[in-house]
Amino acid sequence: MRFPILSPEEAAEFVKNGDNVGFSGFTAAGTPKVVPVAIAKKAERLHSEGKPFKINVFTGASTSDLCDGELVRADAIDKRTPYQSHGDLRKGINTHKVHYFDLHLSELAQKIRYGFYGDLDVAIIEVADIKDDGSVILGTGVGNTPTFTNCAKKVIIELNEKLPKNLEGIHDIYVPLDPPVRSEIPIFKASDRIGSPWLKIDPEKIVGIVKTSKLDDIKPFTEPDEVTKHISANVCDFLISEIHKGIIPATFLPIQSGVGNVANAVLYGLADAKEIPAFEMYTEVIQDAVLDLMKKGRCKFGSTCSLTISEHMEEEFMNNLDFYKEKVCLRPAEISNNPEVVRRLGVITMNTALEADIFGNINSTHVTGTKMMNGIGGSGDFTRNAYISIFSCPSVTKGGKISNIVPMVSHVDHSEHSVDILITDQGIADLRGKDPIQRAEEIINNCASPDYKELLRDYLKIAGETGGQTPHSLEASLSFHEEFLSTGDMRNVDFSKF
Ligand code: 0RQ
Repeated sequence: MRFPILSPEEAAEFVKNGDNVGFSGFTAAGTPKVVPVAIAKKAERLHSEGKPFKINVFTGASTSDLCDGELVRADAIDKRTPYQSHGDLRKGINTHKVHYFDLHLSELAQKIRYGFYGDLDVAIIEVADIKDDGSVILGTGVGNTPTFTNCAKKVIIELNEKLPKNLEGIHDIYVPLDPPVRSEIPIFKASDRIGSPWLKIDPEKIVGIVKTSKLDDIKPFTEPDEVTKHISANVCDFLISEIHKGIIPATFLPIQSGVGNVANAVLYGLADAKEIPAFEMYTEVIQDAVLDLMKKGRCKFGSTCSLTISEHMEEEFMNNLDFYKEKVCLRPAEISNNPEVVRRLGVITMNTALEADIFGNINSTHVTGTKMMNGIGGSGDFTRNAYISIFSCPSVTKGGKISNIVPMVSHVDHSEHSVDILITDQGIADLRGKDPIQRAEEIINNCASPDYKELLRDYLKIAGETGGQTPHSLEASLSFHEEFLSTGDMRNVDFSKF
């Protein structure tokens, strides 16, 4: 091999204080596993000598404990974008130690190329195979890797010997030109391939190769419970009724599904909903449930940015690679989440809310309006361009102390203009063609928990006194949240004082 073999520590020496560093992968899938740990150790060593060391971390989405976890615990992250879901990093963000900017995932690659954040100094990427001309086969998460390697001054490669070389053929690497010369992205079906299975990297930039043999170590999702099973059944009922009405074509449309326990449970429900024909997915993450759907013949094809699958599913996937390779295409985030393609294909989008308000605005990111949970991820890329956009969440959280249906969301990620359907364990609110007050009645009647229906009706009455198309009492609008912060239970709210 023409490239030098490096230890993780030698590789970490190429990363300097203040560098902009792009990491491959999307979730833990495809994220480098040993060089970030060595960078964290280097940071700790320099800090103990009284020297500064922090880097700006650019990724595809969330990463893993070996990347975000190690780096943040070593106080080695200055800026961070576009998405995360790590407990320690969340703490760093909410205490302003880390400067996090939360971004639509489809946008980061082009914003790097446009130069919005300065030059990219280093790309650190995981690969399954490499040729002497610098061509690589990526791992199971693509993220923004092609743009990172095109733009970075130096590239460090982690060659993961656990990844089979016959992953070759699963990726579709395509980077669009930038305005004013960008043309259409020629994807007309979820399964269309428009790029190359290999990513070509300028060999002059490759400073060395670090060998690894660790799998992604993704924890299994929580098994669906009664609440998430009800949500899933409601989603299926809704989709079936749309087919009966002829709104969704009988041949169905591609589905996108977000991350997390709720999304995973919804997908499991689709396995048994036989009135929904076998379908394709145009999505950003394939979780365990989708491989099950593929085995059962329920999911015909999945276009995605990553395979975020737990260890036992990873084994199943690798052992049956030829079967899955025909059914999965791994694309860069700006293509897997591309608004133009999502709108063209007519994707049915299913994402999760932390809370929704009675008018249909969605908060997916900020607990009580201030504390960052994860980030907007790709939910905006898909929602805003959907054929039908669905949000779901349990009607209550924390044993009923929090209502996820509130008078006014404490932070807005998706506005009422982008939300067609809201679904909880209680039922389905169809917001299409309804004015704000009609939407409020639909959401309170169909989606709120019985514990909160009367309180929400009381709020709507007070708010109605102010008039206006979207009535609000500015004084009382956040009283659910204030009550939770002061007494720990939203059910104690008392609107008689307003
Ligand atoms: O907290 O973990 O302490 O119990 O939030 O809630 O119900 O387990 O839901 O795992 O599906 O995650 C929105 C965070 C939901 C996720 C969100 C607390 C609750 C629990 C998690 P605990 P659940 P999920 C593509 C799409 C944005 C990005 C996105 C997400 C924890 O789906 O990050 O959609 N979405 N990307 O107790 C306070 C409330 C709460 C609340 C729930 N109202 N107030 N806490 N919780 N509601 C993916 C990518 O982009 C990669």
